[in-house]
Amino acid sequence: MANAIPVVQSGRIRVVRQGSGPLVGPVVYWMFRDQRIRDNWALIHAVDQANKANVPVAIAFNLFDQFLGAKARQLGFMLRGLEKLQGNLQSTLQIPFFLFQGEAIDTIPNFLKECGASLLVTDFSPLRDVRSWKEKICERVDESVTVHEVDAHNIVPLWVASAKLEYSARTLRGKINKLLPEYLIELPAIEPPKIKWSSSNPPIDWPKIIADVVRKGAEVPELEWCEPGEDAAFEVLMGSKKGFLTTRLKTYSTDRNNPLKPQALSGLSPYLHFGQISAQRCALEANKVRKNYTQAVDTFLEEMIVRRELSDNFCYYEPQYDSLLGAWEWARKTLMEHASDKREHIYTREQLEKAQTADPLWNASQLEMVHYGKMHGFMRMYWAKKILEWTNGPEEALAITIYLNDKYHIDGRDPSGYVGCMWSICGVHDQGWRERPVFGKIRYMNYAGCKRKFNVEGYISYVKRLVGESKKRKAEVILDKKAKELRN
Ligand code: FAD
Ligand code: FO1
Repeated sequence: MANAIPVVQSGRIRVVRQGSGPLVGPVVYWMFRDQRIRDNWALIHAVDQANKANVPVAIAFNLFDQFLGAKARQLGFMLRGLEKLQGNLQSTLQIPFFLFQGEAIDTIPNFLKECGASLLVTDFSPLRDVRSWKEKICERVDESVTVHEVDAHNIVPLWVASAKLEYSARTLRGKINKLLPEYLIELPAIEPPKIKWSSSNPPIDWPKIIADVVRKGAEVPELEWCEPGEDAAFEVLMGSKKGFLTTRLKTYSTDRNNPLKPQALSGLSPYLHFGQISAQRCALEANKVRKNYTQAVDTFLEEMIVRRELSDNFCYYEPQYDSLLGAWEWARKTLMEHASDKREHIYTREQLEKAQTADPLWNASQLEMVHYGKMHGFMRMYWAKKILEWTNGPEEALAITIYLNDKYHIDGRDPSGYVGCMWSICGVHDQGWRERPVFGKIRYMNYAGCKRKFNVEGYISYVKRLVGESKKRKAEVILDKKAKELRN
């Protein structure tokens, strides 16, 4: 590694593998979780290392044939964002973007060998698949190659915040807040690298690639309302018309738990999940307006920094982060003690997926997720807890919840999602409550509780309208397609 003052704080970088060779070949950034140019510490580090060693730098992205059940909704959103990213990269930084299809453990080592790379920079995800791919890539690359991992997703790098599994937000919050002054800092803008990549930018047939994934994943169609890409993400955060920090922040602390006011939420999770916006940027901009909306900003930062980074902590330090085995002992015990308690209803995964339960409120939340792709945060808790109540046991409940959550949520397959399901069903990061049938000491939520909090009938009819509109739009798309076929 070139010995000069690193532009990226050393705490944010982990040397996963120290190659034997000098940094004489190109630098490659394998972009995975942080799919953005602006405010991306992994990209900043890759360009910095390339400039210091006077070598070129490129970005490589691997499109998996299958990724945790992702369908048209998620892959379309991701690829349309990447298409914009490639265009901006080319025009503003002249950094090539290589898109590979298949298994990263094959495509990434092949590419490194082909271009004679000396340094591989990766961003960071705590998910087991990603970690095993990274290990395999380290085994396969030439021994001269160095591999760095940069936590570009968390504001306080995961391994700096804590070296162990944290019990709750309470135990992590203090550690994070102590480190924020050091890590919640402005990010440097990226300049075009000194040395240009030898070959020109490989042409990528985006329309074809996108059409393929949309056709293959048609079962879960794309969302019209959620515009992909970095610019759209900034609009959601800061847009003059409907930006969260510019026009919607005042209702965040009062209305964020009201499913009838989805606009009170930031709406950032699709962009944070795909890394199309940096949480650090969101926090820096939120702090700029903190004096006028102190409570709202503090609540937002609690969710987006402490809760979100607590989820990465759980998924990284608990290998069984999506299973009952990953729950705390007290929770597993109480759930098993009540596993055979009589359930008022028992539904199959298919009945739940089709929203065919006796509870109209629960059905509405399921339909909001299926058709709108983003269930209100408050309803996600009720939704998951009812699945525990209406299935044969906690393992099945957890498996069904994660399956549905990852299949239909635009922000699914995320550590926050695994923790959301584990919190709801197995009490992860929660405390024990008064024991009751089925739930044992797991926190209980019910219809009456929702009725006390918000207008349940209003939410049910709101979702009915939403579903009607989305079905009407789908019918129009089909008619359009038929009309086009007839014309040709
Ligand atoms: P805001 O309230 O505006 O939150 C801003 C950001 O803070 C979110 O984007 C998210 O990054 C973070 N955040 C907010 N609440 C939480 C939380 N409870 N835990 C961790 N981070 C949080 N979040 C996902 O990103 N993907 C999921 O698949 C997901 N599944 C969930 C499933 C269940 C059963 C539960 C209870 C929660 C789940 N969450 C998930 C967490 C939370 O519901 C969503 O992050 C939030 O509703 C996203 O909408 P928003 O960005 O508009 O929310
Ligand atoms: N990242 C990739 O590098 N390649 C993919 O093909 C890919 C697909 C994908 C589909 C759905 C989804 O929600 C995320 C996806 N990611 C992909 C992004 C990345 O894996 C996420 O950051 C992790 O799921 C969270 O750590």
